[in-house]
Amino acid sequence: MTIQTIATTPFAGQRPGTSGLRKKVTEFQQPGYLENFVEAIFLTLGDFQGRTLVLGGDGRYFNRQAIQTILRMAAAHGVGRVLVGRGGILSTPAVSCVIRKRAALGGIVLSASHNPGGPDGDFGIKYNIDNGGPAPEKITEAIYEHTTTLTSYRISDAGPVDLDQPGSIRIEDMEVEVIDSVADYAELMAGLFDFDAIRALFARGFTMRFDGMYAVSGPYAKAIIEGMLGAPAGTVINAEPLEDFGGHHPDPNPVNAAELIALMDGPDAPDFGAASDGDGDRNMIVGRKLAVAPSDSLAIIAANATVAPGYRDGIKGIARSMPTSQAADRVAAALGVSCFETPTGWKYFGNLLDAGLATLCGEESYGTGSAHIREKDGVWAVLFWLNLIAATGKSVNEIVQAHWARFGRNYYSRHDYEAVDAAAANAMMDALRAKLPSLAGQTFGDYRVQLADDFTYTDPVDHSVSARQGVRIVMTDGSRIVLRLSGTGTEGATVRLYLERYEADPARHDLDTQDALAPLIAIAEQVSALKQRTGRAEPTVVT
Ligand code: VG1
Ligand code: CO
Repeated sequence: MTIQTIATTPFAGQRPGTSGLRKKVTEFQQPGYLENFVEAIFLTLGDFQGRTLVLGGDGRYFNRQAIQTILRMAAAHGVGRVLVGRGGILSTPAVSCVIRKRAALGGIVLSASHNPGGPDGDFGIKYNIDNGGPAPEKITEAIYEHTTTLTSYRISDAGPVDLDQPGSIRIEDMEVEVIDSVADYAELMAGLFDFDAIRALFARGFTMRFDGMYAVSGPYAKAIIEGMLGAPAGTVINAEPLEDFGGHHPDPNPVNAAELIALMDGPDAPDFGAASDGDGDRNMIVGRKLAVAPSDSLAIIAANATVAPGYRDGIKGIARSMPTSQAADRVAAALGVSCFETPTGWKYFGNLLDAGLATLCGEESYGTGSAHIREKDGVWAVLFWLNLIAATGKSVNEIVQAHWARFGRNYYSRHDYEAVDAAAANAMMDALRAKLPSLAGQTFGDYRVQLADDFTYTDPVDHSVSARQGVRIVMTDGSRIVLRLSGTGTEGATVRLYLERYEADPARHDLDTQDALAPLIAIAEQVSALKQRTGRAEPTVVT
C-alpha cells in the first residue's frame, strides 16, 4: 500500500447548496470530481490526525464506489479511524447519531436525499461536524474555496474494503470499522419514546403502513417498528434500499408517495400511514384521507411533546424555517417558549440546538426533528406520532382536528416549478426584489401588505448573517406569500412558492387547501409574474 499524490485541476460549480453538493451521477463519475471535493473537505478540516470520521450513505447508485474512494483518501490523509455503515448504508439521522455517540470529529453523508437515483439520477456528498449536524456556511464556503484552487489530491492505492463484513480492517495506518447501520440509532429511539405503550398499541390490533420508498429508512423502520415494537410483518413496505429507489422519486409527499395516499384514501386503509425519503430524514404522516401538513405536524408534536419520555420535562423552544407555516409559533406562544425563524436548511438549527435555545425544529418540506441529533429525522417523527396515538388513544384525524380547534388552522401549500430556465427564474426574483419597497401598504383584494422583504437571518448564537434567503410578502392578518429558488436541484432552477393563510373559525377548518389559498395564489402571480416569466402554466408539484 502506498500513498499517492495525484495532480488535478479544479471543477467549476462545487459550491454546496442547501444540503451539500448535489449533481448528476454522470458529473460525479468524471475522474477527479469526487476526489477534488473530498480533498477540499480535508484541506478545510484542520487537525483530524488520528481522529474518527463516520461515513455512509443512502445506498443510491455510486454509493459503494464513492465510499471506497473516500476511505482510501481518508487513509492517505492520516485519519485515525472511519466508522462505515454495513453495506455503505447509514441514514442521515443515523450518521448524526453515530457522530455524537462515538464522539467523532465529523462525518460524510453520501446522498442526494429526495432527488431520484440511478445511473441517470443524482448523487450528493455532505460534511457534518462534531455536533452531528450539517457543516455551517462558513465551513461549506471554505470547502468551496479550496475546490477552486486545489492542484492535487492524496489517495492510497489500497484495494477495496469488504463493506458487507462487520468488523475492523486497516488501510495504511487507518482503522476501518464496518458497523451495524441501525443499532446505535435504534437504541437512541428506545430511550426517547414509550416503546411499551407502542408495543401495546400494536398488540391491540392497531394497523400501520410505513412506505420506505426503496430508500434508506426501510432497514431502520423494519428493525424498530416490526422488530422492536412488534408490528406485524408487512407493516413496513418497500423496505429494501435500491440503487435507483425502484425508479421512483424518494420524496414522501402526497404526489410521490401516491400509492400510500391511495391506500389511506381507500376502503382498506390502515389506522396510520407514514413514509420517509431517500436518506431517511424526511417524513410524511398520513391519517385516513388526511395527509398531515408538515408544518402542522411540527406544531402538533410541540403541543404534545410531553407524552414522550424523552420530552417529559417540556421543550425549551421551537425553531422553524422561514417558509414553514406559523402554526408552531402559536404553540410556542401558548407554551411560553421562544420560536425561532431560520433560513431553509437544517444547518441553521445547529447553533440553536447546541445552545439549548430550541428543542424541536421543523421545515415545511416534510422535515421534523429535535435536539436528540442535529439532522431532521424521519423515523423519529413517525415514532413520535405512534407514541402520541398510543398515549391518547386518538386517531391521526382526531389529533389534527383537536389541534386546529384549539389553535386555529394555518392553511398551507407549496407550489414547485421545477427545472425552469435558470436565467428566467433569476430575472423573476430580481424583478420581485426590486418591487419589494413599494409593496408595503398596498392592498390586494381583502389583503393588505404589512411587510415585504428578502429574508435576512442573524444567528442569535454566533451572530453570523445570512442574506437573500427568500422573498416574503406578509399580509396584515399574518397570511404570507414566500418565493425562493431551491438550493438542492440539479437541473436549471426550481422556483418554490409558499402560501399560508390563518383561519381561526372552526366552521371553516375543512375547506379545500387550494381553494382556501386561491386569493393568495392570484396575488403571488400578480406581483411575481411567475407563470409568465417561466413560461409555465402550472406548477410541477403541489404539496
Ligand atoms: C429543500 C427543502 C429544505 C430542505 C432541503 C434538504 O431545499 O426545501 O427545507 O432542508 O431540501 O432536504 P431547497 O433548497 O431545494 O428548497 V433533504 O431531505 O433533500 O436533505
Ligand atoms: Co432527505
